Amino acid sequence: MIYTFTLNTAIDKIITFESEIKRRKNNKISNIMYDVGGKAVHVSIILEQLGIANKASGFIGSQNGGILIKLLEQYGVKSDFIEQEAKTRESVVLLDNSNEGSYMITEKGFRVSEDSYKRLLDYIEENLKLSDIAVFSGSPPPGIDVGKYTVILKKVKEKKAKIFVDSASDYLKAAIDSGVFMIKPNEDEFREIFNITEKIEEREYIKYLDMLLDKGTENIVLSLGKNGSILAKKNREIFRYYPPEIIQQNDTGAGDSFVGGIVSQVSLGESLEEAVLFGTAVSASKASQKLSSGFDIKQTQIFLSKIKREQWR
Ligand code: TA6
Repeated sequence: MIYTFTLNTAIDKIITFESEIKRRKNNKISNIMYDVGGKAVHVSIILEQLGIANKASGFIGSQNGGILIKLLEQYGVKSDFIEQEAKTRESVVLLDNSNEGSYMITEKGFRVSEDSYKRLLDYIEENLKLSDIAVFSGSPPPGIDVGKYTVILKKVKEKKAKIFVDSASDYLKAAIDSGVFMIKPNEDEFREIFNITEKIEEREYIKYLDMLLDKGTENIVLSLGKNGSILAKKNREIFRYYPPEIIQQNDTGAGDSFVGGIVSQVSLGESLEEAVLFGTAVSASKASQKLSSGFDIKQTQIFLSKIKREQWR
C-alpha cells in the first residue's frame, strides 16, 4: 500500500482573474474553484488516476475537514486522517493571463496537539509494513517541530517502508539525516541546504548531490521547475531531464504531481530514471490545466515522447 502523509492539509481556493493582476487596480474575478491542497494529497490524486491503491493520511481540522474529504472523494481517493477539533487551513491560489505562474498564499495551519501527534505514530505503527511506500510532502504544521518530524520518519523507517520526502529547510535536513529513499528539493530548497548564494553552472550541482548521497540519502531528484530536473541515484548515476514546451495554466501542484508520477512508477517496479521521465510528463500535463490536482493521461503520453534525457554520469 502507498500512504501519503499531508501533515498540513489545506483547501485551495483558486481564483482566476480576467486579466493580469495589478496593484492599485480593481482586479475582476472570472472564476472561483476549490480543490484539495497541502501537497501529499495531490500525490494521492495522481496515484488514484492511475488506478494505484493508496491512502491519504495526515492531520485534518474537523471544523471544515469534511470539505477536503469530499473533494478527495470526487477524485476517488480514500482517506484516513487524524482529526482534531480545529480549522483546516485555506490556501489561496491566484491565476491570471500573464503566463508567469500562480500566486500562492498559504496560512500556517492549526497547531497539532500532542494527542494527534501520538495518534499519527500509532497509525504508522499499526498500518505500515515492509513493501509499503510512505510519501511526506509539504510543510509540517505548528506543533510538529523538527524533532517530532524526525521521530515520525524514524517510525516509518522502523516499519521498513520506502520513504519519499518533499519538504523544505530544517525538515528537509531532517529527512537527509534520516537517510530516506528519495528527496525532491526544488532549486531554492537545495541551495539553502548548502548556503549557495552565487549563480552556479548546472553541472556544479553534481558535487553537492554527491555530498547528500555520501550522507545516506538514497536518491535525489533536484527539481528545476519549468527547466526540468536532475536525478542523482544511489549507484552514482546522474540524469538530466528537459521537459516539453507547454502552455502553462496553473503551476500550483505541478511539483506534487511530479512526485506522484515518480512514486507511481517506482511502486510498479520501474527504474528511477524511467519514473522521473514519467513524473516529468505528468507534471507538464498538470501545469497545463487550471486545478491544483490531476492530469490528463493522453496528454502525458504525448509529452513523454517530447522529454529530453541526458546521462551526465
Ligand atoms: O503544491 C501546491 C500546494 O499543495 C497547494 O495545494 C497549497 O495548499 C500548498 O501547496 C501548501 O504548501 P505548504 O508548503 O504550505 O504545505
